[in-house]
Amino acid sequence: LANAGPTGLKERIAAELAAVRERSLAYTDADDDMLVRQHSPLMSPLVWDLAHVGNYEELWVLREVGGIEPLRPEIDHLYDAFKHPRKDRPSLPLLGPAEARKYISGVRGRVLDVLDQVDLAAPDPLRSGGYVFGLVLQHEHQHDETMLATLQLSRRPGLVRDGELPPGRPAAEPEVHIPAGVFTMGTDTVAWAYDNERPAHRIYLPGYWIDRRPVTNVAYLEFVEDGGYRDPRWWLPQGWEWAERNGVEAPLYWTRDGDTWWRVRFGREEPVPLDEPVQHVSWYEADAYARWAGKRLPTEAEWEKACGGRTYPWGEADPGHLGRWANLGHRAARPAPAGAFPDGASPYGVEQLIGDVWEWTDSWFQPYPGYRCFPYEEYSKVFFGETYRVLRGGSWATHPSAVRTTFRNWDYPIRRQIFAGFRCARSEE
Ligand code: AVJ
Ligand code: FE
Repeated sequence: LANAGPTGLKERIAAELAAVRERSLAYTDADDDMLVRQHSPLMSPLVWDLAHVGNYEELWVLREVGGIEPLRPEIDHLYDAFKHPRKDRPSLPLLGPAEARKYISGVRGRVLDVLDQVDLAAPDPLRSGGYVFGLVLQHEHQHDETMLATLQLSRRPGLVRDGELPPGRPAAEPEVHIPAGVFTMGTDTVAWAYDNERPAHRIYLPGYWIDRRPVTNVAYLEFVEDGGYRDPRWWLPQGWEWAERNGVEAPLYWTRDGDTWWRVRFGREEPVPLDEPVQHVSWYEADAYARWAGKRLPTEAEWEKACGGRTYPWGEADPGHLGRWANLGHRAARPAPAGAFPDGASPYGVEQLIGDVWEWTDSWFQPYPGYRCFPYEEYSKVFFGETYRVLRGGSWATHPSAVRTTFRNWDYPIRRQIFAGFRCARSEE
């Protein structure tokens, strides 16, 4: 979609806008208590996310591009993520669920008028190629994934649909060798890429090994059963301190019952599926596991090089909703078993890079050389530094239009409610 030519671009944007809104409304198709309640101090009430995506759409499409006067200027501050931290949002005078739905649908009606009028071939970078629509589409899908994390934290069953996934395959060689050499990191050409994915730049990497697949629950269980959480040798000091203070001894949502490990998934308990990629681990846990395994986390450059220099590991074809290449877009409510997507492998043979679980990397979220902020500082720029670790590849909950091999996500190294796992790497001897 992002690379579609001008013909039909407006129709495709309109269809994508309708689809993302259908998704947001499905995740908020619940009683008012469910929507206004704070399920965790880490998250906003669901009704905040709902109105926030509409407010963002109003700011960028209606005001910036359409030149339309603010519809409800008095509510802007409520939905500015920098004005009020998540834990304070429930006590704000937010729009109620019915009002929020009405507000965002009013915005959307006008957005479709702007789409109808706008010249997508204009040189202005917000209009060109429909960039501003890519911005709001990806933004809403990102918040939809955040809403899923909130729903998972709520531990209430019922709202989140599940679906079928292909079976796993036994592993061939567990690691893939990537030879030394220069590759191109980032992009200048992917139409809807964010500022932090640009510019494309050449990087030399020495040879390294990277896991063919994400680390599975059965592999992670070995670390747990081997006393990995009780041995400071494997942990960075800050990670050790964090795990001790919070009593962390397994991934979030896991509990032990005798010899069996169970997990809660969207309010239902089930045995931990052994061949599924581990999720709900912090960066510190991923880092400790890697050290225990005699490996390390890949840098984001190593992760991206393993994708083989394409928009997706399998090539340029859009993953679509029910593609055979990756587990994306909430086709199911969990990662697919290891080996489920042989056709999605990169030219090097690395599998499941896109979809299933976000993958922690060793890298801090920093700008690329030649970075230029666009269209606003609060998307990426204010987060650069040594505070956030980069995650790559998207999860089962990530929509296809909001992920690609150059896409960069980031979070605090203690975060576990996101749908994150990891794979390991090691340097050539
Ligand atoms: C890119 C996922 C870190 O959700 O916090 C949403 C994206 N920016 N609204 C987030 C974002 C503004 C951001 N992440
Ligand atoms: Fe946002």
